Amino acid sequence: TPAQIGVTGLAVMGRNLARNFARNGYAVALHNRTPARTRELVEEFGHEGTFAPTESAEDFVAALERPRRLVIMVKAGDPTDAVIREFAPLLEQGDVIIDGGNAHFADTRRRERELREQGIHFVGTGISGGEEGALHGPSIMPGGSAESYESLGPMLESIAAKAADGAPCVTHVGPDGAGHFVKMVHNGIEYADMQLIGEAYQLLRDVGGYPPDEIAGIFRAWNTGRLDSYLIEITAEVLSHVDSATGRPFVDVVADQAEQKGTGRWTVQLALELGVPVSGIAEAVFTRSLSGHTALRRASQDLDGPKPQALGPGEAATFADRVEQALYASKIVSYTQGFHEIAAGSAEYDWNVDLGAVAAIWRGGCIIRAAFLDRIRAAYDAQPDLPSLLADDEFAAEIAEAQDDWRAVLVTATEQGVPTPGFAAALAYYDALRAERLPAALTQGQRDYFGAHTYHRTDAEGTFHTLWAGDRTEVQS
Ligand code: NBP
Repeated sequence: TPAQIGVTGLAVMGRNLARNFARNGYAVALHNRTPARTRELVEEFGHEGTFAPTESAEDFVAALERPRRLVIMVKAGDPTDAVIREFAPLLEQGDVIIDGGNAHFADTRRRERELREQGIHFVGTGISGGEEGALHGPSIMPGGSAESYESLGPMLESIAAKAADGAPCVTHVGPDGAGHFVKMVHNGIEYADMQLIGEAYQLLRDVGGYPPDEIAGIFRAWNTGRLDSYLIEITAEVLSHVDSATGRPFVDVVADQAEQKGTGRWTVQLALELGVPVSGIAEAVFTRSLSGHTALRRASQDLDGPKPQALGPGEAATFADRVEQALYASKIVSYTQGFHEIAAGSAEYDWNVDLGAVAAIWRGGCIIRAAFLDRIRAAYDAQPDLPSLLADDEFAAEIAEAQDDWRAVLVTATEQGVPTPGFAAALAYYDALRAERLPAALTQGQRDYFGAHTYHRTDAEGTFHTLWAGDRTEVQS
């Protein structure tokens, strides 16, 4: 019997995705550039379902039922193009290529356009959840044509994670690059979430005076409330882990230089192009970058400033509660910014992305999965044209309640010299949006002064310029 789906690229992700399809009853054709990986998969996991291992591109394509559905799970970038060049000539009208790698959405748009001319559906698909997710149920963000989703949807729904209410964590995000765009922003939000959690940890450590295992306990307690999420859960696991070689807390023996693969940077680059303020995500990317500048950090060790003083035990508990408020309020802001970027991308590329549906498929399977996302889904479902998450009454009320503590935590962090760029950027965004007047008026005046860039007035229509070098009369241009 022909296979219902094929997977080419059988490293950790592809292998687990293939097993996930097989465990859900689909016959899966297998292919990898290096055939040894294909053989290994069948030897180790062949008993889990129906696999059709193949070694050549021709045999792989021949093993698939028509219209063919083949998943590419190779290293993103040139390898994806190489694989498309290899397979596309062997395919026919109506066949579907699914790229599950972490492609840049602009590449996905190009590939989709090129393959569409050949009558092939190209479905750029964001997949989140890492190795475990690929095997047990990832969050899946497919783009591409609506037609391709008709045949693909049910298969993806069966392998996807299920949210608490049982709904599969997959939806047709929108045409061409929409799926990979949304996956990119997912990763940007993930960077911001991790940064905010890192700041909370540092404050609890330096100002709260708690050791890592007690901070793990605090995160576990938070994880039973509104911050309930995968990232908070694994934070507690990492913080309570003890290094077996030294007996010291694991977090104290790991080099404090954060690395990145680039999706956070893409999120910020795109936001700059679209003109969307995603300051929280940008701070997260910059902070990882700063951490890696070892020479710069070494050269700065003697710069003057306060050394944090740990609070006494009574005050520390109150402080920890305040940090929870600051973390939660900052998290609302970073999701507000991330969803703004998705809305802007959707408008720019005519994708018509349903923001509530995006929040819904992030409730399970992916790295940022959290109880909180159900609230975001509800907010957008109630009001699909919500201009900002902060315009939702419930989120606005929660921030209003959290803000005294949020501000107090930032005052303490500033006084004690604990860097909190994520908390601070989130609060600055919030206050800037609330402000009746911004110094942007002064900026416009300066621009007009040095570059005759003109300005608008609050009290009249039109474009104006002041003759700064002359008698300073105003002219209308
Ligand atoms: P890798 O990203 O490490 O890629 C390894 C695979 O790419 C192997 O199958 C390899 O074949 C194949 N490959 C390469 Br490299 N160059 C090739 C070429 N020119 N032609 C054909 N095949 C080529 O694997 P991964 O970590 O499983 O990730 C796969 C994709 O999933 C990536 O795009 C990744 O960004 C994305 N992703 C990963 C995660 C994660 O948690 N790891 C999560 C979500 C998405 P070979 O065996 O012959 O060398």
